[in-house]
Amino acid sequence: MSAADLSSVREVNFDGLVGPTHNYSGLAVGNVASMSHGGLVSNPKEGALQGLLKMKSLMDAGYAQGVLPPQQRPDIGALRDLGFSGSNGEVLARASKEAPQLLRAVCSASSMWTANAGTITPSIDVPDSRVHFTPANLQSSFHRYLEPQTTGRVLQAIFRDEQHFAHHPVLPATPAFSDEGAANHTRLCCEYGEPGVHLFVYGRQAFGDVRSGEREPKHYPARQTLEASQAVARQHGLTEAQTVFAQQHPDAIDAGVFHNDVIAVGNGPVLLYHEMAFLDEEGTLDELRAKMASPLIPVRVPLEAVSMEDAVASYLFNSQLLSNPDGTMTLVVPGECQEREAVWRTIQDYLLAGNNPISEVIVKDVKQSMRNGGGPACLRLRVVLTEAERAALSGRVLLTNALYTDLTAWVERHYRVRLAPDDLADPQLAEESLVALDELTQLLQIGSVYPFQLG
Ligand code: SUG
Repeated sequence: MSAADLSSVREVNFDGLVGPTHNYSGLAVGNVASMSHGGLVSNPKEGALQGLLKMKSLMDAGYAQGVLPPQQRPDIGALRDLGFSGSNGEVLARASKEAPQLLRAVCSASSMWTANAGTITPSIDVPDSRVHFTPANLQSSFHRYLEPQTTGRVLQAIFRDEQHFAHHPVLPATPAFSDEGAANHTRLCCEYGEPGVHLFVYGRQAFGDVRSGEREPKHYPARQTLEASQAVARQHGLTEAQTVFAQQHPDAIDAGVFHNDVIAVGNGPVLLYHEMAFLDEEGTLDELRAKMASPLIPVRVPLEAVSMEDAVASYLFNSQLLSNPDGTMTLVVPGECQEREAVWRTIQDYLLAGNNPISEVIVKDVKQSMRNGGGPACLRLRVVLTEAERAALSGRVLLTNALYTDLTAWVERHYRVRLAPDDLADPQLAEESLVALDELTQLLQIGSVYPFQLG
């Protein structure tokens, strides 16, 4: 790659739009926010506008920002597969009466958390010089297992140009290959255009070492397996020299850290992490240092500064760590970090005042998403792209002022301000969603991606 190409490489954050059926159903076991807010009344319009405002303010600050559409919900097709029949209204009514938990699952707007959409490897790191994509199977919960097919279609619609983009099949949707995507994957490098090292974090091992079971969480599920991470790395052509596989600390999972991105965030050479993030902290850092071509800058937050309870409640580590052209970094934290004194003090006295590149903190209100356990970093999928790759994108998905205005008006037109669990059976909600999504695909110019559009 020429020097000009190299310096044109940028990270684009593709945020998921909060869908029209955003609600609180308490669906995610091991996700403390989801479990404690189940049954609350949601405000889908506010959620979507909060997400759009975050995107807009990062675009205004000079960061490349993209957008991904939500999914078709309620997923009435999934209810039909489970034996419910009749008109759409009858299917919804029967599910609501006979299996309300299934109705709630097929209404989840969980695709907003695009950090779980898939794993992406930039072209710089791959022998065929294409960007590689694997949608995550999300098989560990039924409501998220419903996402990968549409996710794959959306990614293929946007990253369509085969000269630049390669798409892999979803891993087998079975516990041994449980995959939750980029939430457990971090690429560390010097400049974006230079080769990176890929840190894959897993919660359990499916095959092999029987004793590894002793080091697994006791209360909550480990959602990512080593075998899934290894398979994704293999699909993308990553070698041993480019990868580090580290086990997440089981005690962290039991404290509510259901993904690595709830306890660590990395970008460029910086790895910001809590001391409880990895089972073998020193071994993980040593391997990263040995494999990286440039020095690693670890920023370790000790337990005595931020307790596990504070880490999980504030989502400090689910912040976006953004690289600036002058080598400094900006941390985009959720508003909840201001509400926890120890966390806010750590940000001011330790992260900002410390000897590390983090020089600015931006606070964002994404409360509608946070109540379901999704912070700023969950809401975005990072894709490192060269200028030529950005030019090869299909659709109108890179945020501009005009697109922001259009999307905001679209939300204002179609979204409700109140959604209680009982409203999910309303056939009118399903109708409204389809009308909104049909219009959205035209607005984003991505063609037909939803089951109702494909016939
Ligand atoms: O999978 N919550 C999501 C939150 C995902 C956050 N993503 C990252 N950490 N990258 C989950 O647990 C809750 C839905 C509900 O309860 O209604 C939910 O699915």
